[in-house]
Amino acid sequence: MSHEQNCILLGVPLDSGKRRRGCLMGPDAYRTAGLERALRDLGHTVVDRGNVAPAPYHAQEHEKLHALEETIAWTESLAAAADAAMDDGLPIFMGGDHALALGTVLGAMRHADKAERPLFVLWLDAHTDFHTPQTSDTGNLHGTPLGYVTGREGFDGFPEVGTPLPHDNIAMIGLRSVDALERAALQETTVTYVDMREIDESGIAKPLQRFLDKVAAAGGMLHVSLDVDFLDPSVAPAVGTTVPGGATVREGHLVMEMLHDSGLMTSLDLVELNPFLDERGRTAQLMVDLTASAFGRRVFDRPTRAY
Ligand code: 5AB
Ligand code: MN
Ligand code: MN
Ligand code: MN
Repeated sequence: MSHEQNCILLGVPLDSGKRRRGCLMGPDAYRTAGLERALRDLGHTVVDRGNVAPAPYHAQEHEKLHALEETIAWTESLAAAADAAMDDGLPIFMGGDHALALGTVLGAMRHADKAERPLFVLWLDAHTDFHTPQTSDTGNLHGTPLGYVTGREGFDGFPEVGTPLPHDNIAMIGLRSVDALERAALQETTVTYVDMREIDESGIAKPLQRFLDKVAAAGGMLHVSLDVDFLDPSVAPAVGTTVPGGATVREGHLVMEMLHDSGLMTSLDLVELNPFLDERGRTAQLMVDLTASAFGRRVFDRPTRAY
């Protein structure tokens, strides 16, 4: 059941969500690794709309928060870009660090609101990214997008979120590094969170399928945010925030294959790739291959035969 998509590639050279530089090279690494070609080979139409830029801003120094004004400026431009791109097809945001999701999820929320459909978010990450600017120890805003879109307090200067994303509409999968204040806040919510232990014990397919069934039953749109550090650093080294014990290559593909089969995904972030830390492009290539799985690449159409 392959359905043709109108894929819209948007480069997001956003590097403001943390102090270690390099994610700004992400969009060109995806282009070099052949993302456009891979999607076209699967029968989709693809346009690369080039790179998004931040709105104009005045940088100031803050004691704790890193690059606040720049991140706010990106949030504004990306929310508009995401909302608009979703009118024309399925946007794929080639990041850029995870602070880009402050904008892309906000834009997807605006779009879904106008379409009068609920928005769901699948967060594939070692981290929960549920901080507010106040609870963050590091002051790195790439750890805050889910705090922002769920309407947590303290995002002064950021665009108004409006109706917050309901906790019930979020699933985080792959978790293995959660700060104390994030954990405390998250445990007060109905967010679905699946840590690596649960994946080890029960497999990744069950919790994912449960969530996808919920999205389908609600007639929802689905934004997927794939952080490179969801994957184990031994297979995906090009990331600043490596945490051992992550998803395997096959777990990654299975998630993406199931997403394709569900037909539910309506927008996709590829985030945190730092090509400066890569080994001969292998992480960029793996991310392209995972994306291809989400758009219908498979070994055989199943079932292939009766046993
Ligand atoms: B990522 C940490 N929780 O707040 C923080 O890579 C890490 O987008 C955030 O998931 C990691 O700085 C952000 C320690
Ligand atoms: Mn729209
Ligand atoms: Mn993240
Ligand atoms: Mn992460």
